Amino acid sequence: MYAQMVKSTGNQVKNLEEMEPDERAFQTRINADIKIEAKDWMPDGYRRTLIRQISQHAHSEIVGQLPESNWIKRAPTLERKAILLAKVQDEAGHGLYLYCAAETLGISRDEMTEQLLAGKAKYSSIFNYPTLSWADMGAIGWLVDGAAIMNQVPLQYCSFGPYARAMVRICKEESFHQRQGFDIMMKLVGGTKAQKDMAQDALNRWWWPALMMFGPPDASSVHSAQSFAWNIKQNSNDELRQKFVDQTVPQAQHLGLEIPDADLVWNEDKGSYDYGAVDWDEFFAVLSGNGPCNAERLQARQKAWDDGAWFREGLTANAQKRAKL
Ligand code: FAQ
Repeated sequence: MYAQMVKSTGNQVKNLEEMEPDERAFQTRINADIKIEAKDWMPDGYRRTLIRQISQHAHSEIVGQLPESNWIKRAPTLERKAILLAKVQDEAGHGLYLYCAAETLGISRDEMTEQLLAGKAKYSSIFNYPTLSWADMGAIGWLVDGAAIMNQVPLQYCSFGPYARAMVRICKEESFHQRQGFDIMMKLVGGTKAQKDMAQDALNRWWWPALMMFGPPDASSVHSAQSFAWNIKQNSNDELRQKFVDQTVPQAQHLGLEIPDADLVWNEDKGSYDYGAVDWDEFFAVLSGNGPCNAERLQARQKAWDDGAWFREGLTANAQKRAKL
């Protein structure tokens, strides 16, 4: 898969003989599956790639709270409210572990937030879609957390120690999130016709954006080849997308819901599903800021940043005062 990736993107990765001694020693450690720790020597590109990916991941966890927090006050029962509240708080925790992992690479949380607000850092495309009904809480848990787990389980085994370790707990919690989402869907499909229709409508709206979460098709994934070589990524975007489709279709069948894809068909020879064309124009439009909720999400982050200024200043002043003592 790695050779295929290098070929398709044209992004060449150096082999050991072409490397300087430091870089060769570093790559040899990676090839031997030895973890890289924050104080170890690392190529600038490795550091930059990790800061980019981990900070984007952290921003996704934080921005990802917004579509769901929209429903906390409107949850149908006290129990559902408590579960959703716990889930949204978990996402804040994930953001925190990830910002801390990125900070070990020499960037501050303030800098990462400033990059997000200036449009220099991304967050996952999925969080630019609106949550229109309670069924969306089910669809997000089932599909979005389901896709997140599929992508994040391999990250527990990535080469950078602080990132890999942060992912262990995150994956455990994402698993609870996925189950609670599926449970909401189960309840809805077992309810009235209107409730089942709500569940189907949520699946219709979240299916394709969930497939986009895995990133662009392999042929246009600019970072994959190098990230494979550095053992930051272990599976390609298309590989994980396929695994997600294969895992989720039987779940939809169990729910009695229809995946909104007329081209979805089991391929006996491949032992997996063929699925229809993803609308990559929509994906790239969302990435460039033109999704349904991009402006709203960034405004919310900007407001939280501005509202927290007095607190950050207080903390810094306190730290400066203590340093002088
Ligand atoms: N959205 O060359 P590649 C969650 C960008 S957490 C936005 O393939 P790479 C939990 C990519 O950054 C969800 N941008 O890139 C939750 C790059 O642009 P750049 C987040 C995307 O890094 C659930 C360009 O496209 N998870 O859901 C997306 O090798 C419920 C080219 O792409 C992570 O961040 C996208 N979907 O592979 C929370 C996991 N896809 O940076 C609340 C860690 C690609 O050059 C509620 N990240 N791009 O400007 C990864 O595994 C990887 O970064 C990929 C992308 C697979 C996302």
